[in-house]
Amino acid sequence: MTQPVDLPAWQALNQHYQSTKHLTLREMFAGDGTRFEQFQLTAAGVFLDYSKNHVSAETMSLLTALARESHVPQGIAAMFAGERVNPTEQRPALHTALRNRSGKAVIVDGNDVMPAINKVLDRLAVFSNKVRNGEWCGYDGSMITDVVNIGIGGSDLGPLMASEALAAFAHERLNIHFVSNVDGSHLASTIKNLDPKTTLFIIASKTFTTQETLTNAGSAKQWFLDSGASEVDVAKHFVALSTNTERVTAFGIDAENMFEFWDWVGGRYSLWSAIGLPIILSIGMERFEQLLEGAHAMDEHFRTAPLDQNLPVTLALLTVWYNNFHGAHSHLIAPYDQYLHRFPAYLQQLTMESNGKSVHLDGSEVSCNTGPIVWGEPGTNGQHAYFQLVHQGTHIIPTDFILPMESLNPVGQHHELLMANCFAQSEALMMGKNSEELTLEMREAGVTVDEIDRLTGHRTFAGNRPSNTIMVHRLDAHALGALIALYEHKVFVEAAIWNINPFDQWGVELGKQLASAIQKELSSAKPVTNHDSSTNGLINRALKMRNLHA
Ligand code: G6Q
Repeated sequence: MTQPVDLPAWQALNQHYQSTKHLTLREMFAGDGTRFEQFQLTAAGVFLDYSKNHVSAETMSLLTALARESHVPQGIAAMFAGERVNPTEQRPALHTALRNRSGKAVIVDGNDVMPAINKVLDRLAVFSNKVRNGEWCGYDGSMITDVVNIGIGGSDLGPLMASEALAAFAHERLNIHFVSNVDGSHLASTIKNLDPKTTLFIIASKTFTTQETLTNAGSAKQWFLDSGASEVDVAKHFVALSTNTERVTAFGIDAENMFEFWDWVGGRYSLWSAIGLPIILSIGMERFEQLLEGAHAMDEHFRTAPLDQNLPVTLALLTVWYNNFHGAHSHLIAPYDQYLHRFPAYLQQLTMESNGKSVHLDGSEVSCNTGPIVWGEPGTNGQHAYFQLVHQGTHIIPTDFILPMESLNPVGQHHELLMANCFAQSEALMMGKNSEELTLEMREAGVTVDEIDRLTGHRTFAGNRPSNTIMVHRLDAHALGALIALYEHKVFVEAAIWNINPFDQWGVELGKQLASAIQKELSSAKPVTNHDSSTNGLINRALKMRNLHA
């Protein structure tokens, strides 16, 4: 196998980096007044300005050549066609089929998967309509007021992020809650003020074997039964989202109350499937379909646009450029929209679980860095916290600013202020503030010469820090769908260039195995000796602190 670093375009990019690394963004903008027009793209209602990056037309053309040499177009075609693009689990990755609004068939193993997808969507529509309009009642005839989704990882982060993002469109009566952590405090604090008679639990687990989810689900059921309800009442208050009918029925949820999805839906790509039920309950089926349509519009763009006009491909190439040539290790997501407050956390899983890999598809060790660390918080809050390091720290942190043009809650001048902050940050990160500008500014403010000398080093900003600005008209379901699909495909393209599998997660599986072994030892009467000395010591210390042995 040719290593990515041995590809001609990779080598050309190495040379290109060496010969252009001295150029600053300031100089690039000063030398070319058309950068904004040159380095922008629009697709599916999403606008991207990528002019504030360390790229020229030549850089972009070399990066596009890298995508071509990495067979990105073939990879895109294979994913959409339902080929087994997840070779370690021998599965296709067909989240695109879940939002396929084209009416065309998607064939897996000789069968069209669309009728099954549409059938589940129809069932979800019927069920959610009943809950929303009050026809589906609790066991004593009261309307449902609270919905608790119990799930973790992909069965939590996607629906949680999207429900929060679209909270402006939420049903008035239904409060949607999410319990993921096996820490009993999460469940206890969530159900503390709920009424079992008006609460609907959604148990969301692809495998229905995940310890945290089953433990929370078991305790929720116990709470429900302890309140005076009987086993037959469970049917009105517990539904399941899963691929595993056997386990769901063994837990005590009727198959009638299970909404199915399939093993070719990866956990972190599953919000478009039955896992989206909390979103549907909150915003209604019609709006959920707009979410699917937004994603489908981005899918169509991704599938058909030439590489150099392709939004997800462009974002991925920029990440590769910084990650593998400029030595950046992290990527900041800064949504200037409070409704997107869980978007960075969602993208963290999407990106880090997908591309946190150290071997190529053929199992050989990688010889280049793969996925960067993804993190963030909404603006403007971030400005009053970690932006200091982004401006003046020693790390280069490429940043995605995400900004809707219209507020869903227009209040006074709030939105103008939010927008102004967003634009000002990307400008300041790029331009910085040099000592001449600073001196002038301080002189005008009446600062003494001695003070200016003393403070100049501290108050200088090198600038030259890259960012993208992504804008949508307003954060509605269509825009959110397009934004999520944009990042899903970005991650896919990065993986294709690094030649890694973005669709497995053996690290997550490891965590699932390790905890079960230690859990048994936590009720041991004798000191535990079968681990390394630190782990033995921690377990034995815990046993002692809990008075389980001396
Ligand atoms: C996602 C991962 C992981 C998974 C959770 C929950 O891609 O596979 O985050 O979603 O471990 O798994 P279950 O849905 O099977 O409970």
